[in-house]
Amino acid sequence: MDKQLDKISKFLSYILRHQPEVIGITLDSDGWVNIDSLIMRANQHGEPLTRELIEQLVKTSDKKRFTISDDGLKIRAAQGHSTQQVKISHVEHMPPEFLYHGTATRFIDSIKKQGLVAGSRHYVHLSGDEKTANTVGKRHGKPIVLKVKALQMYHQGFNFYLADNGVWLTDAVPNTFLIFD
Ligand code: HQG
Repeated sequence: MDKQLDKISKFLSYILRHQPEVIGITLDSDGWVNIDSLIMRANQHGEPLTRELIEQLVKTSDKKRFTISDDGLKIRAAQGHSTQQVKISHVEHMPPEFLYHGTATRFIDSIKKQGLVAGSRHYVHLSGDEKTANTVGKRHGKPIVLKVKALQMYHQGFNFYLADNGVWLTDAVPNTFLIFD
C-alpha cells in the first residue's frame, strides 16, 4: 500500500475503532458513520481525507479493515473496536476444528496462566490460518502462533463470530483450549 493510503488507514483505524470523539464524530452501535460527516470532520482536523481516497483504501486493503455500506453512504471498521460507542452484532458461526492466535513470546507465561483475554478490545481475535496469525504476532515482537481448539469450545457453549473481513472473534479463550507447541 502506498504511503498516503497507509497513513489514512492508520488514521481511520484509530477513529473508527478507538477514539471517534477526537474529531467530534459519533459511531452508531453497529460502528457505522456517515462518510460525508467523517470527511468533513477529518478535514476540519487537518486530515486530507476524500471520498476517492476512502474508496481506494477499501478496495486495496489486504485485510479488508473497513466496510462501506451497501447504499454507499456509511463506513465502519470490520473489527478491532475498543470504543464503548460500538456493540456490533457480528454474525455467529460454527468455527472450524482449529483457529490460530498470533502473539509474541513475551506474553506466553501470562497466557499460560490466564488464557487469552480481550484486553482493551471487545474480543479476542483469531485467524483461520497460521500464516495470518504469524503476521498478527509480529506486530508485538517475536511471533508465536497458538492453536485454539475452537470447535471443542463451541460445543461447550462458547460463541464464535465472524467479522466482515473474515477475522474470528470470541470473548475469551481459557488456557485448557490452547495448544502451545
Ligand atoms: C495478548 C490487527 C498477556 C494477545 C490484527 C495480543 C488482529 C495477552 C495482545 C487485530 C493475554 C493484544 C487484533 C494474556 C491476550 N496475557 N497477553 N492473558 N491474552 N494477550 O493488538 O489479537 O492490523 O489488542 O496475544 O490483524 O494482536 O489492526 O490484539 O498479543 O485482527 O487491522 O495481548 O488487530 O488488525 O493485542 O490483534 P491486540 P491482536 P489490524
